[in-house]
Amino acid sequence: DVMWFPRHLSELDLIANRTLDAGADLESDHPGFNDEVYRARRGELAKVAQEYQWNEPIPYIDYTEKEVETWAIVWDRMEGLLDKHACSEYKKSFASMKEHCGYGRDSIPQAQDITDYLQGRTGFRMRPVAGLLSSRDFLNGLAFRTFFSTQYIRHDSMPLYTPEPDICHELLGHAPMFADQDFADFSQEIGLASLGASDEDVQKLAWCYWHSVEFGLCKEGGEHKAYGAGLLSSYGELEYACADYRPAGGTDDRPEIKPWDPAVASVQEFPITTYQPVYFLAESLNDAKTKMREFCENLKKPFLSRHNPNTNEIWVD
Ligand code: H2B
Ligand code: FE
Repeated sequence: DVMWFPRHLSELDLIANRTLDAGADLESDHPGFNDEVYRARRGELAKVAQEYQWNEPIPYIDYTEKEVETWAIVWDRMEGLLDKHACSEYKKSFASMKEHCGYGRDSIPQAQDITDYLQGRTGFRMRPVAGLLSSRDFLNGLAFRTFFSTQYIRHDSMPLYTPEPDICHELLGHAPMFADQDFADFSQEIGLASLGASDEDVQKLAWCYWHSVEFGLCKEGGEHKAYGAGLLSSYGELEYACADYRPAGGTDDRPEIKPWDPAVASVQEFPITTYQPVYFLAESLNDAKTKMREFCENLKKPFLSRHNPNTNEIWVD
């Protein structure tokens, strides 16, 4: 007997609202906790996500001047650093997205425009979500080449900090990577493996996701470049992870770099509030994908799931 999982894109509507928090009720240590205007805005954007249905265009958000200012502060900090430390696939997409889908210092791109862009390249899409989902629900979306994406921005009192995903993280960190075919396939591979998987395997996949999609490094020439969104959207950690190369077993406060191996990454613990002590380095995005596929094929699941991009259905053997 197989547990329920989404078999058609429309069924992501059933899991999108199973957020672990309401998306708008902030913890007492959140930078926006005492800001009524910010909280009301979060409520408004949460509602947009909750009401969204799979076959509609994603509503445009009319970002306020203050929100665009926060975006610009992050943009100014990241732009030069990305040039130095982002992988070439990221830089290529990012340049193209500035031209084609509204990326700019003074313009926050819209999820629907990004989706239109990605659809023409890798078939990926963004899908609004109000807050954090469980690992299983979140990864299940990737099986449909769908990325659950928040639409709010961090609080303006701390423009370089956010305790949760926000548009700076989703749109600067994640979205450009989904325009790369190998990376898109890599992400979907994790998603397909998560459908109907045991809780134990879902955790392994979530940890692989963390050490790759969020914090992955890849080789380029003799250098280490970032492809993980947690790095690509964090000024401090991008430098920390990429600035100077140290061999494995690194000393002092330098992170350790391990070769990308999903079997190792799937059991490698990690902190969520500090810089990572360990990063995984792939030979290339293609290498990351190939190794991930091998790992997924070896998970014990009584069936194999595939995605039909024409009908947006999953079929199972
Ligand atoms: N939910 C949302 N909304 N965004 C994420 O980036 C996210 C999530 N990441 N749930 C997931 C968990 C990730 O940490 C892994 C798969 O557990
Ligand atoms: Fe993320």
